[in-house]
Amino acid sequence: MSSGIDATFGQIKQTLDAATRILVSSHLRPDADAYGSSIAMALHLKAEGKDVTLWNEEGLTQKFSYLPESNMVQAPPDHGKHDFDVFVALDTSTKERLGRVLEATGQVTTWINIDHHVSNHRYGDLNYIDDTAPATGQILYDYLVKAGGIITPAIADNLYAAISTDTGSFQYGKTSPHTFRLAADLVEKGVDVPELSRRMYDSYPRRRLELLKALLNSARFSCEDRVASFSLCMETAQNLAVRPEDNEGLIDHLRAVQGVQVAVFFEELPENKVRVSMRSKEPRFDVCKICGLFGGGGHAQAAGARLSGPLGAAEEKVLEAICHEVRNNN
Ligand SMILES: [Mn+2]
Repeated sequence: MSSGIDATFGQIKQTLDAATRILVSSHLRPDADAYGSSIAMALHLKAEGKDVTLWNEEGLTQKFSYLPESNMVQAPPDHGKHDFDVFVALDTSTKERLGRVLEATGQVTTWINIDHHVSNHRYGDLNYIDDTAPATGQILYDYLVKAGGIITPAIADNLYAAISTDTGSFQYGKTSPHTFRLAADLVEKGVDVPELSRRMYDSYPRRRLELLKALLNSARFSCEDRVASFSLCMETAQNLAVRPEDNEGLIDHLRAVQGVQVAVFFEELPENKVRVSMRSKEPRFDVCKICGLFGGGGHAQAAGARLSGPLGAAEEKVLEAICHEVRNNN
């Protein structure tokens, strides 16, 4: 944790106005909120005449190449340290989740941390954490309006993609009247909703369906069918040539089952690690709290953690903790 402050948009704008070299980045295993909010911020800062670098540990993944101007996203260089006046971290709850970007980052005068994760560690010198926002993209929209930034069609598409995906297409709990109003404004500013939605939701590779088949074969129900889980071992992942981005959203098939309160996805990783993702159907089942027991975090209804393996043992431990929480909440 740092000794940074909870900043206003005004303070953030002042700091950015005074800076020249700005690095914008987001978390590893990036989703559309991570990429969309980073690209939107980078485009805004470029328009303001800044020397902007946009890094993500993964570079740009194929899946998100539909985002306008996504070719701005670079993987951090393998060698050397690069200095910046300001580091803007978006949608990233802990510094560690910046991954290899951190290793390529040298001296930074000011860290700005803008996020909507309730578990955010406030590691910035200036922190703007709004856990009522359903997406970092929504916070950025509010920032751009406040800062007098021009929302170009490219920025609008990126923010819309960020917000649409992080709200589960405007379904999840934090989707507010404000969210719909700003989405409407983004549409007025140029978003082609059917076209962008096709690219976001109807353009998956066949490989992802093969993965879903394998996952559904491993599905199990526990805790009186209130907890549903499936798991992916490394062997299957290798056989299907699964890419990290293929996983996104598959867990929703479990959550969508009637009576299921918590859905869990276990993924075996190298070095005897297991990644756990959790989703809950109602806020009273706080999966951020459960993931916190294992050193993870996220949001009340969408969270994750990394545990030691083996896979089977991690599954038992986590499912037991979830069942405990689910039974306490009924
Ligand atoms: Mn997000």
